[in-house]
Amino acid sequence: MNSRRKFLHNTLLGGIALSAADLIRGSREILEKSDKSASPVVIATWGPNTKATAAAWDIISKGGRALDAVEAGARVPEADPEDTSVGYGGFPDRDGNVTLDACIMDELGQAGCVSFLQNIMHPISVARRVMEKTPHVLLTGEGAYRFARAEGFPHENLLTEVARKAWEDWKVRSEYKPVINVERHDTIGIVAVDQHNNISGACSTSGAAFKMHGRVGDSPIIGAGMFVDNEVGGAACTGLGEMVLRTLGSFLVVEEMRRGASPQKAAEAAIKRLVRKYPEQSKVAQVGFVAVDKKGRHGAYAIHKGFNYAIYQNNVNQVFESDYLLKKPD
Ligand code: SD4
Repeated sequence: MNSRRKFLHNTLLGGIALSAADLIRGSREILEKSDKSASPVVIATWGPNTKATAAAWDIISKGGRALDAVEAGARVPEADPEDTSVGYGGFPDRDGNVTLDACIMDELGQAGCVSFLQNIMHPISVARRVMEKTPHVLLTGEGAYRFARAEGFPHENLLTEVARKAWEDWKVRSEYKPVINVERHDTIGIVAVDQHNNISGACSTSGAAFKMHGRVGDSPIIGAGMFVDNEVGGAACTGLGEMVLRTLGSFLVVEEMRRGASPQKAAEAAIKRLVRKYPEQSKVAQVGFVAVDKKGRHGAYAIHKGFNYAIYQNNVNQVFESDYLLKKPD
């Protein structure tokens, strides 16, 4: 590892913040280097998901399958009560129910999804079972729950005391509006390319906090919250799901790469499309994409400042600040 790399590695893993400019510079270095260094690679939305990229790397660095890697990665925030956007500990809907969305897709183009799933801690693993054990792609609500129970997943209370308290506080004003990067962590979207140069992706979330009961976002929808194509690459996203659902954002990123764009340019194209289509909503809502191609190159882009992502490549687990479109004058 050269000295700058070592510095980034040690500093980031030590939890000391670098300036955004430093991080973006670092990201560019990786982009250039990764032209030469192909797979394996793991990329995930949001900095705290270095724990998820580490779990995924543990599998692919030993020659394991990208599908196993992304499932293992998504299970990390799903089980973390301190992550209030995914799985256990996720903020509930406006009636106090934690309802979960997830999807998974493999190198063969197979996919499995669950939406509006309650009382099951690992929706990503249920999504995988939908893919592998049913003739369907998406199970929702009560049906998804019953399938999960039949597959042996335990019934669990996912509402932590912290989340319940946040919901009680929210009820005082009951105001539903998007908040940009409120905690700098959110939905996990994770994409991996393994040593066999196969790609898979996963996405898991408790959705928008205090959403209407029954609301489903982009995260369990193939092509919206996540999409991979073994001929091209993959993408995943975080942010206001309604904007992504209307544009099939992750599919768009992959299609841009299919047409020859780098992962960075592809992510930028998708964000520009969103902002062009929904200029007013874009002022108050955040969306961020991560993308990786089969050469192991990566990119990321967001509407607003504040999106970051984790990437594990060349034995280094790092966090980078994403560049963004709507820059305010200094
Ligand atoms: C959703 N994209 O349900 C997800 C979660 C998220 O801000 O990222 N919320 O819309």
